[in-house]
Amino acid sequence: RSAPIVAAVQIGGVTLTREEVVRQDDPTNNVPDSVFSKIGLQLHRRPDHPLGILKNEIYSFFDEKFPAGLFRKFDDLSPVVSVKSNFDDVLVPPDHISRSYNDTYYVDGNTVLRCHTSAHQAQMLRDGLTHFLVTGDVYRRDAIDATHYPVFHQMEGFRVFSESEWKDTGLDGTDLAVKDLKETLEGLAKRLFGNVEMRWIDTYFPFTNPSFELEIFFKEKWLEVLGCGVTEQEILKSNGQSGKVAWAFGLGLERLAMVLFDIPDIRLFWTSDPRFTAQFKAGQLGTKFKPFSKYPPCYKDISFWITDAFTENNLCELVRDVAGDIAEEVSLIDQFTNKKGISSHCYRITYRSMERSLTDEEVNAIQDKVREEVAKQLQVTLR
Ligand code: FA5
Ligand code: MG
Repeated sequence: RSAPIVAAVQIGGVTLTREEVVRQDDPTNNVPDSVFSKIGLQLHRRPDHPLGILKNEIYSFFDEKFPAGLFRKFDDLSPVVSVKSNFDDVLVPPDHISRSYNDTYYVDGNTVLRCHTSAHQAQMLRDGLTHFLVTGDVYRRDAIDATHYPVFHQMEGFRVFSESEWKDTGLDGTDLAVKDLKETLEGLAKRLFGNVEMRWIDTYFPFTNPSFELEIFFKEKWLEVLGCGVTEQEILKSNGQSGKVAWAFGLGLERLAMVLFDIPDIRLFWTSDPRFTAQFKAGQLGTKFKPFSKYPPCYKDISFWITDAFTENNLCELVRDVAGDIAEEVSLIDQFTNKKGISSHCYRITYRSMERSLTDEEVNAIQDKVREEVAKQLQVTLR
């Protein structure tokens, strides 16, 4: 395995050991070493890293729009959370797809790597907090390409209105929250992007109603940057804030940073190559990344007969676990079903390092290992 074996990581003064989080012989655990090794890195806490620069800029926006310090900031909460916090507390239904082993990393049957920063809402409310920003690394099993990585970063914002703030406005509580939420987030988008075109899309989240997504028009495309809405009463009631009105949002830091800093590939956030890291400085939002020349890609195809148990996420994870960050993309390039009703898939794997040229020998050895593990782990028949 090319993923480095990390023995333990520190978060918020707590040590998480590999034994606790990666248990390859436990069927209720699906966390690979490649993911565990990312947990302690906390890119969002590095002031010279694009994600840290962006986080601090958003902090400044909130400290200027609202009384400084009113929004309490948390960026060091452990990503290992209970299933209850990640899903039940925010009203995610028991049969929701996001709960599946195919979409979420489970440490055991009751514990996950958070898949969103909303996992911390309920505890914050129980602690009596009414204005907070929670930033952290979040984990999702997903495809492999330039904009998807199994670890990314979110910032959660939450505001509870006190009764005196809305009882005299003559507005319905929900209308007031929607108005304030939209005004706040439009102000944030202007602060980050200048005068961009924006639009609000109605959507659904289990924890808010109504719910919206904010999109901005950037480089000829509409880009979804965040989800938000008015918090469900049940969440407030269950966590000691009955009768209040609140809004919440969750935004993706990589999505914003890729646009603001012209970063073309999500893997770059993780590189320690100084040709990347030296280009960014604390407090300098929007420095445009000057790409260093890309090393050549190497393509390898793999074909196999699948069974019902096969999922693309499982394949992507296996490739990522064997090849590490040199796996740039996995894409389905051909599929057909034979007369007996058995389907064949052909995937093209793009290998490319951001740091050096790969040799044929090394890529062939990795591809052989991928083939071996695919046959062993995915219940498919290689062709
Ligand atoms: C959520 O995660 C909700 N918890 C957000 C929320 C919070 C809604 C509070 C309402 C109230 P979603 O899965 O859409 O929603 O992700 C939120 C944002 O994270 C997205 O808008 C996007 O900017 C970012 N994001 C989502 N998936 C990815 C991904 N695979 N890679 C990078 N960024 C992503
Ligand atoms: Mg979304």
